[in-house]
Amino acid sequence: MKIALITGASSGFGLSLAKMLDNAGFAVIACARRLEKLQELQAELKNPSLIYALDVRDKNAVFEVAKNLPKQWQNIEILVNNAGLALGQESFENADLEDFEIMIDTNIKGLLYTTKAFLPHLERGGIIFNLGSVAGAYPYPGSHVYGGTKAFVRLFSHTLRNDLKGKDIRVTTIAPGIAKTEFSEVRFKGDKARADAVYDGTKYLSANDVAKVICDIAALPKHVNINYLEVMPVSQSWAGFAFEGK
Ligand code: NDP
Ligand code: 8X3
Repeated sequence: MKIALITGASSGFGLSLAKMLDNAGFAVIACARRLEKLQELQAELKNPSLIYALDVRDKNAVFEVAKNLPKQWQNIEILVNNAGLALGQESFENADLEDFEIMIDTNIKGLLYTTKAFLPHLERGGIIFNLGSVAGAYPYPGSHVYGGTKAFVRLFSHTLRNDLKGKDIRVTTIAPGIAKTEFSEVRFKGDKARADAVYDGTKYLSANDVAKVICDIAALPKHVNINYLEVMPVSQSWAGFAFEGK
């Protein structure tokens, strides 16, 4: 049985990827906080699957799930650290300290917990995908802490690869640009009009686009490691520097 574990499998990239990997013959372990969404997903999957209502910020819960995986599910080939979020996009001085803490706890600490907890289950070789973002490479107004967490993901992934030298474990950071998922609704705390405005009039990536990139990389020969991959829609590019007074 080929096994893939995905965090944040209840929506967006994680949900698309769970379905795509299932189609590719993987048995999926799907984790997220919303159990009912995972149950809907499980009903659609053709291969055996496991679902866990798991908050990646809950260190003990993450390690409990890893420790108690049924024996036949303990040989994970693909680990996707996808659970994550942005909260708010106000300027740093106006932004909410509690939002900062949730982003750091989820995007950095949660990713570290799941990596540390599930790594022993990749001992026979595999691939770890960490979801970064273009926000981790380029600043934009209001990206401060979110971008910082994604910059962490990129550098952590590189150093993890160093530390895993000698094991057959690939590590890849996927850094998407604009993609329509629940991301903006979460960021703007349910303000659907503000979330929709992010995507109005432009051609964004779909969750399937990103899931396909991940599946294609996973299918590469096992000695080929994509370290870091930015993926943007053709419609998205850079706006350059801003100058006071101009
Ligand atoms: P969605 O909001 O659609 O999905 C986010 C997923 O993460 C959900 O399944 C959510 O599940 C889960 N999640 C959030 N917090 C937690 C938590 N504390 N514990 C467990 N699961 C959690 O967004 P995307 O699919 O777009 O985002 C996936 C990843 O991609 C994120 O890391 C995001 O930062 C990144 N990204 C997104 C981009 C975009 O434009 N959409 C671009 C670049 C990167 P639940 O609420 O059920 O827990
Ligand atoms: C999500 C992409 O540009 O909204 O990480 O930060 S962006």
